[in-house]
Amino acid sequence: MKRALITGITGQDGFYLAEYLLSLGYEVHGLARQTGLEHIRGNLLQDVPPELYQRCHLHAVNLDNFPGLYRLVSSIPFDECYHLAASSFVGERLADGYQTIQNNIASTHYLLAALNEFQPGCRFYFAGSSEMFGRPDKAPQDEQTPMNPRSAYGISKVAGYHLARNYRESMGMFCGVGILYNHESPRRRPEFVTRKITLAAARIATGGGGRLQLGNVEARRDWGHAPDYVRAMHAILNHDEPRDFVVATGILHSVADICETAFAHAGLDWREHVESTADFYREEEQVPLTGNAERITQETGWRPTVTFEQMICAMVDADMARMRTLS
Ligand code: NDP
Ligand code: GDR
Repeated sequence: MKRALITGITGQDGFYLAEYLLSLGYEVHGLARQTGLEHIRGNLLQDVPPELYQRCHLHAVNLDNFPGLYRLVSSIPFDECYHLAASSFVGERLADGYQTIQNNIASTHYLLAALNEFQPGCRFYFAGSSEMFGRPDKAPQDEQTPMNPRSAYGISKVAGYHLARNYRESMGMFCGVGILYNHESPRRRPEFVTRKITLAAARIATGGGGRLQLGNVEARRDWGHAPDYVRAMHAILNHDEPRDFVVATGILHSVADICETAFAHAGLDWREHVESTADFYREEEQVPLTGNAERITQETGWRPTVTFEQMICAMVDADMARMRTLS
């Protein structure tokens, strides 16, 4: 039986990855902060069935608790480590990004150093992001596209990527990097735009009222489905050689498309309920972030299975069911 460590197991991807690895027969260990564990134990983690976590071995370690990371890695041998924990919100001002940079870079470096010392044979997955391309000069982007991050988050992910690449090339560790584009699900945190929209559509359709304030509704992204993308993470670590892979659908949609799909599915006209405000605007993007996933498809057979429309409608259905339970 293979043993895997997932950092960030209380997040969206951590949940789906744990579920997927358990279905493959793995022994799954998860790293979470104490508050996350309390939420699991008290059944307070929004929308997550506690049974999933009862099947995992959970360890309370904050990313900045280096002795705690060290103790964990020196005491349990892992076959695979999926490093998903991170401050993951992009839309903060660069000047406010200290915590993001500190959290994301130091934890990645520390985890790699500890693994290299105690179990250099453990395969390491780094959760890279399309935000590493930031403001690219071409679309779609692929593994050769130059990195040009434009946020504290993007900068932290480029640094993590270079750390992983260095441990691969200089120390011979198996470090695989997934450069993942946006991926969503009913477990997406509410500050991200898809979930913000599906929650609002469900709330208004079930009589909760209110208006939805968004930033630029013309902003476009390459949105995929989280359960599809955790399969890609596993494929990357189980490939013959450690490599970097773009994971994307290659299809662009706008924020307005999400509104149209979500509100129509809830029986509403989005134009009557949504307004744009400068508070949520970000820097204008000339070239859209959309990925060419040819390498991972050719080398591992991975491809997305759920469409944008199916995913958004499923998110609205899940939020409607929640609203009805609450009312
Ligand atoms: P989430 O924000 O849903 O989850 C982040 C996880 O990291 C949570 O479990 C969170 O714990 C944990 N975490 C954050 N800070 C700390 C800390 N100081 N100590 C311990 N744990 C911490 O992210 P996703 O699941 O969506 O994403 C997973 C990874 O993939 C992230 O690295 C993200 O940057 C990256 N990524 C995500 C994409 C997406 O579209 N979802 C696309 C590309 C990359 P807690 O519950 O306590 O907050
Ligand atoms: P992103 O996701 O920044 O791409 O990061 P987010 O959902 O926050 O934004 C997507 C796009 O929507 C536009 N937008 C708004 N975004 C938010 N959050 N709120 C709004 O009101 C709003 N209005 C318009 C944004 O400008 C942007 O263009 C996610 C995270 O999961 C990262 O961790 C990950 O690395 C990247 O995806 C790939």
